[in-house]
Amino acid sequence: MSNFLQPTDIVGFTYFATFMALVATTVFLLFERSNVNPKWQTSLTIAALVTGIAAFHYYYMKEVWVETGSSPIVFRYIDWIITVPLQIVEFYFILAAVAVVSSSIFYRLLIPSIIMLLGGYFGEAGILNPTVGFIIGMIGWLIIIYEIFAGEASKINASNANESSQYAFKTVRAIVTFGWAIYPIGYALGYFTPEGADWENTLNIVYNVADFVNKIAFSLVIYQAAKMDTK
Ligand SMILES: *C/C=C(C)/C=C/C=C(C)/C=C/C1=C(C)CCCC1(C)C
Repeated sequence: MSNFLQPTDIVGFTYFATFMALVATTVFLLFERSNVNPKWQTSLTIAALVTGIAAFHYYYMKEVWVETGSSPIVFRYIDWIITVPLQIVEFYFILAAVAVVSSSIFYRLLIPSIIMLLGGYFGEAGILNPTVGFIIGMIGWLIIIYEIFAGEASKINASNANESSQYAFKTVRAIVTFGWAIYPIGYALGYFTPEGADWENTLNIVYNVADFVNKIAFSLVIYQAAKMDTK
């Protein structure tokens, strides 16, 4: 196996493309931070942290993939265990920018997100049976969805009148529901396929596309909401 990206390596291509897009988004957010309403600046900082931390992990993940042709499970989950809670913090800040919110909301979103990722990690690393890991992960994700659609976070959002915060909350909620759904689909396509399938390629392409959509689209939604609320 060569140490360079080969023209036929489609999975490797998605690693490099996502890496560069994450770098570009990070630079953009950091420069634009000073051009938005000050109450949105913390949100932009967190968005830049998400894409910046992910860019570092993609730098290592693409190396692992190109050098060994196998899934960089450890780097993948270290990235997620940092960036997913940061995205949850972002929900909190979107609400806090316009309303008084209790910190219990933060924990009610944080704890299930950690359960979700531990389930996935144990399943992928072979510590737990992949099906058991998947079920634990799904439970965590469904708790988050419940909280943002019917729990306190959603009630606070519904009761505040700021248009751009409403926009950001609803769009981020759609990302967590539909964008995040790509991950369990990737896991299922990877681990619940027949023997001999090209499952590792599928798994990595789907995860990379999911990160591209969820980290970059997520950040640009925050940016757009901040712009709506500026000037
Ligand atoms: C930036 C990284 C993000 C937004 C990662 C999100 C990851 C998930 C939503 C993973 C979800 C999973 C399940 C819902 C079931 C079990 C397997 C996982 C961990 C892939």
